[in-house]
Amino acid sequence: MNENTDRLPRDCVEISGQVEFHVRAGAEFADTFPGSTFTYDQHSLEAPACSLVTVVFENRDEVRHQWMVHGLPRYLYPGGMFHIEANGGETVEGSFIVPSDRQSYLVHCDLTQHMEKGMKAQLLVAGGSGDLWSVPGVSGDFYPAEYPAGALAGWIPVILLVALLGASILLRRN
Ligand SMILES: [Cu+2]
Repeated sequence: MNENTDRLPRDCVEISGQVEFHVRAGAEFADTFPGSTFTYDQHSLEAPACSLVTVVFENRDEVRHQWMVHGLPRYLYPGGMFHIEANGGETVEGSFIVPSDRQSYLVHCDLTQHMEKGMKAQLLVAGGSGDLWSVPGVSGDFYPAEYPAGALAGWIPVILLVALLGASILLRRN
């Protein structure tokens, strides 16, 4: 889990405050987020710089799930990671202290295929550094729809190549 309730990040002089999130996970939240099989009920959490963040993680599914945040200082959190793992039906709580930088941290479930199936979120510290890619309910569905324009865009290099070849053949003939 790498819980940390008292060791300060080097850029913090004190714990600035406390925030607590109650995050639920399960298939029942997938209805709200098209394209997901199971997901979290909250996908964008905000914490002030140098705050003590507590996550109460409630797993409403029967399968195991995680709430895992990446990119934290490695001198405090092995692998730069803090994570909570809850077996089916369990609620597990954990706390960690965030640094002071404006940063958007990736949160996900690391079990095979779970992130791909919708278990992706973000933790914005000090306002964050922008939304992460493909966070359900924040920056679109996990699998972006195939729009005609997008499908056509894939053919642009081929079309250009054919046009260039055609032009060079025509020029040679003249
Ligand atoms: Cu999971």
